Amino acid sequence: MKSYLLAAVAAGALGLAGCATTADRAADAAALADAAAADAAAAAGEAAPAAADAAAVAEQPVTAAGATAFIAEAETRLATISEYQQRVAWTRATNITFDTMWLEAKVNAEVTELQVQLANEAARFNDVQVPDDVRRKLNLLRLGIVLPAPNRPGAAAELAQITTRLDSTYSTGKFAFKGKEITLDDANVLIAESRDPAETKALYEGWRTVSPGMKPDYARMVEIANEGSRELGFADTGAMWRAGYDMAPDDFAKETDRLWAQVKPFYVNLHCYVRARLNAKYGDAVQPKTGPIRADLLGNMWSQQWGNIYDVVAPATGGQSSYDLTKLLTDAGYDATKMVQTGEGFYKSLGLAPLPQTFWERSQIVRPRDREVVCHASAWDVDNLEDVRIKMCTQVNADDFYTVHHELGHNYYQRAYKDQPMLFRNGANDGFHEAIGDFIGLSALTPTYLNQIGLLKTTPGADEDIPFLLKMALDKIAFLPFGLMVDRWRWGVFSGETTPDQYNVAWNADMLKYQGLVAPGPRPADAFDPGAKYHVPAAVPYTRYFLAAIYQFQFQRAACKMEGWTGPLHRCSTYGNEEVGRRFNAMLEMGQSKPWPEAMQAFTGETGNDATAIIDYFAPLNAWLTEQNRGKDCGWSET
Ligand code: X8Z
Ligand code: ZN
Repeated sequence: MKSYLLAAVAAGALGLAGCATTADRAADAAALADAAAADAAAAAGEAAPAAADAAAVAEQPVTAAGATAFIAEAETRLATISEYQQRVAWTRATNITFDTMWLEAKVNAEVTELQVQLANEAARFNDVQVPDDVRRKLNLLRLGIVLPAPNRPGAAAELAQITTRLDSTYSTGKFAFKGKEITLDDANVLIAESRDPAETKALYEGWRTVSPGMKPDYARMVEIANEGSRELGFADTGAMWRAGYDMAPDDFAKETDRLWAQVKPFYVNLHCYVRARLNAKYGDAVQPKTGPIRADLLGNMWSQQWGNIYDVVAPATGGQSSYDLTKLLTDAGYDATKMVQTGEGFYKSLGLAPLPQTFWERSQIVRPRDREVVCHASAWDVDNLEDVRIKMCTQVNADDFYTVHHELGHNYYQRAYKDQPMLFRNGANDGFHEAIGDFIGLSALTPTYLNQIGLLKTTPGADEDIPFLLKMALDKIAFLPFGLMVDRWRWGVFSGETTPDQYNVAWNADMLKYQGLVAPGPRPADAFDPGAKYHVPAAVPYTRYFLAAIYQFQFQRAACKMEGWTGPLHRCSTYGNEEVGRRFNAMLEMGQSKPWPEAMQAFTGETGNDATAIIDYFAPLNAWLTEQNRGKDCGWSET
């Protein structure tokens, strides 16, 4: 029922008048953020009676028939308000102004109030014997809220005010670099390409100057959402997030521990190899031979994917990679639209329907020049039916080639489950939603496919297997601990184990513990580094991406088996295989109607989270890395 990625209550950012000069933008942004958020909150407060009136309609008897009638009414109401909310949210995200902010905060407060009210009413049927699908929907009403507000006047409005301000600070964030004010998209390209440690340090630290001001709001947001979560019967908001996986929250936490333990030795191997190559390039003073890696040297603002520094860590001897995807795309004259059309082409080759004409008319594919927008990529199903779109500030490079396939995966999932009842129009779990496009991307990045679509003149031979796998691992294996640590930090914050005065120290401690990384220099006392990662101010749960990193390989292994592939998994492409497409879509069509293991089984025949698929895929590289690391002192001290 929502745009994929945007949390239901994660309100937007802040608009600036187009005529503001670069120099006074930051001040304007801060002032307008306060004014707009305060105003929006007032509006949201005014809206409360309307939402309460709407929710007060027809109290159903506490019987099975009453539960069924209650669910039918809830689904109708949610469908109606969701479309309204999405149209407002889209308008705000693609044109951030005082007024669109105002509107979005108002509708978000209304939606939160309705959701909380429905979740509370659902609890009346806890002891009634009802059909399985009705029970599942009653549970989903309780689990489908990302940040619940407590049921008292003004709480939803205050929460909407805060989330609006947090998102606005992130989305309009800019900082000075070499005498010029730059945006996050500028900084992302610069940190990917720079090989000067003084520059990468300035970029890393510069982007983190946008977030210290978010800290008080963040702490208050945690308080309100926890109050709301407790009213819904959860220990805290983190426990509520962990409850969305068809198992007990504690079991889910243990399950992620189990998966991490399976893949961690491989990560440590990659870390060890990359550290040695960085040391060879930059010397002991920049990157010591032992201990953690300096986070800004990895080609990504959050060190979450390292593929951009492939050139630095490429095998010194033996096979070399004969191509660079960014260069292939630019040499072939690709523009942003061509990238999206190419992504759609892959899905069509699986027998899936073309995107509707409205997708092309209504999507935001590049950053508009004349207004502020939220650039973090997302995919939307505005009417929960046919009106699917993406919102990106696409650049022609390898990162966005992947992101385009990722976002379209969300859209194809949304379209596949559109005929489910409203409460089942979602991913089997949130990790599934993230894994769809990533699975397609695994094939779309193979040299075989790049050759098929004419980007590569010839298909490289087996001597390029290790370079290819290394490139993939720099993104996929490096991501795993990051995919875990973002919510490990948030779980600690929501449980109260990490208090506001410890926010930044705990974040950097988690970076060290999970990723084996350190910031390029001491962090200032007022730093709030978690606020510099989109999903934290935007309140988007992150464990979904960790799961997706595991699931996409389960899907890939199953698909390649289906097509009778007998070669190495990393060379397999599903491009053009309609049988795979048909069976994949059958899983997608299930939406959230069944516990996720049933969806997993429908496509893969497996019923659990299984990291052996990612391990199988990369097995030749892991053996190679072990050889390269021989005699080295791998790992780091985690505290
Ligand atoms: O946020 C995203 C997508 C939208 S759901 C662009 N991703 C995570 C991130 O950017 O941190 C995809 C990879 C992980
Ligand atoms: Zn996504």
